[in-house]
Amino acid sequence: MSQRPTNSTSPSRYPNDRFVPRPEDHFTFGLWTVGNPGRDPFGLAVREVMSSVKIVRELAKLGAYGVNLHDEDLIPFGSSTAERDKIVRDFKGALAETGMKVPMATTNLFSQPVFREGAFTSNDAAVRALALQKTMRSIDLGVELGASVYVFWGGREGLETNACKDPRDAVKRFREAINFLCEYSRDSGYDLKFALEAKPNEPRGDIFLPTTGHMLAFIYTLEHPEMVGVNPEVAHEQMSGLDFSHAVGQAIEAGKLFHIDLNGQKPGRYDQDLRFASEDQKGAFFLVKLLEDSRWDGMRHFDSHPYRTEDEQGVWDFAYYSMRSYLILKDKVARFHADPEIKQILATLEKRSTTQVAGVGPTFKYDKKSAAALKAHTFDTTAMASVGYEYERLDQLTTEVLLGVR
Ligand code: GCO
Ligand code: MN
Ligand code: MN
Repeated sequence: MSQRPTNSTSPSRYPNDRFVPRPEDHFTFGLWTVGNPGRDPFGLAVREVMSSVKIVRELAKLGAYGVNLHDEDLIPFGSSTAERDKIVRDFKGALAETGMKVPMATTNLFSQPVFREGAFTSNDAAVRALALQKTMRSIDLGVELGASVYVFWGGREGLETNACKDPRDAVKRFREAINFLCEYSRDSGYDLKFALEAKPNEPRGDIFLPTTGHMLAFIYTLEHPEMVGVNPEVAHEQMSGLDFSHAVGQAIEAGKLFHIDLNGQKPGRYDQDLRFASEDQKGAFFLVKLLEDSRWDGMRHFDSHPYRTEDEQGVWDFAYYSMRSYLILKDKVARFHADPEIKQILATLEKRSTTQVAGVGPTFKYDKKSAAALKAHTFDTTAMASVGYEYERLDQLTTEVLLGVR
């Protein structure tokens, strides 16, 4: 890595070039991401637990916009009201001192043993009631800290054996919970949007509503669908073997992308939570292209974990490089759009897509007369099929932009 002069937003360790993250880039991190001490199912923690105040201060120095949190990232489970108030006061102090924001909050409904069988979908009504209580309190906390998006990730909302639960009951219970909480939020006068995060498995053998597509279909069965959207995560969709940007594209097109979890993942693995764009750079490029081309105005949130090999400096490297990679890919998107050969192929495609045929198109809206004309039209399918689309060249040019030779 090159050694260059530094400015105030670029610690000397990092290059001082045009990829320096700034608050206006709207990068956010979960407290649980950089704060992850590296515990895994096979090994103990390798790093000290960092205070939330410290995380806020360090991320602010690196140019982040804010942090997101679960209730328990900030306030340990079972804290008294006095303890809670002191923690919140100190945390708000750090936010005020740094200008950092809390755009999103969420509930931890997976760590405590009481949620071992699920939370909103548990077979135990008392557990379902507790999950609602915990979420209402956590929503209050999120709103107090300024959050406008509230995420629901159903970590334990699944099973290992289908003998224990009818999947129809699981969906009904999940719906009941979201309906209840929408009413709670409205009744409290909060201006909150809910974002549902899908994951196919882990920590449960299977998790209900496993993909963003399932979540989108579910949303329209709610009492307040306008309040509810999705929070897709790169790794989760890839665990299902799906193309992430297609899920995100469908959500944006439906006006339902309320939040996004950026990270990296190798195909066919457990949820690796790797640094954004450290894997599948092409997929990451098309994701950034989609977010930027659609001028999506949400937070660029990183839900990933530093390698367990890292000490504290490695954690800040991980955070800085997550943001830096996004900015580099954003620059590649601009190069893609400015490339004369790519432009020419896209212009040809555009022309092909916007031509009128048989008095109809290029968009198709039914009326009796044009439908009759179209039915009667004879297509020269041989001629139509003879012209290729130049996608080999388009992909190679894109690849060359990404490889840095264009
Ligand atoms: C995971 C999830 C979580 C959620 C978080 C916020 O696989 O552990 O991605 O990190 O995003 O709980 O809801
Ligand atoms: Mn996530
Ligand atoms: Mn995840």
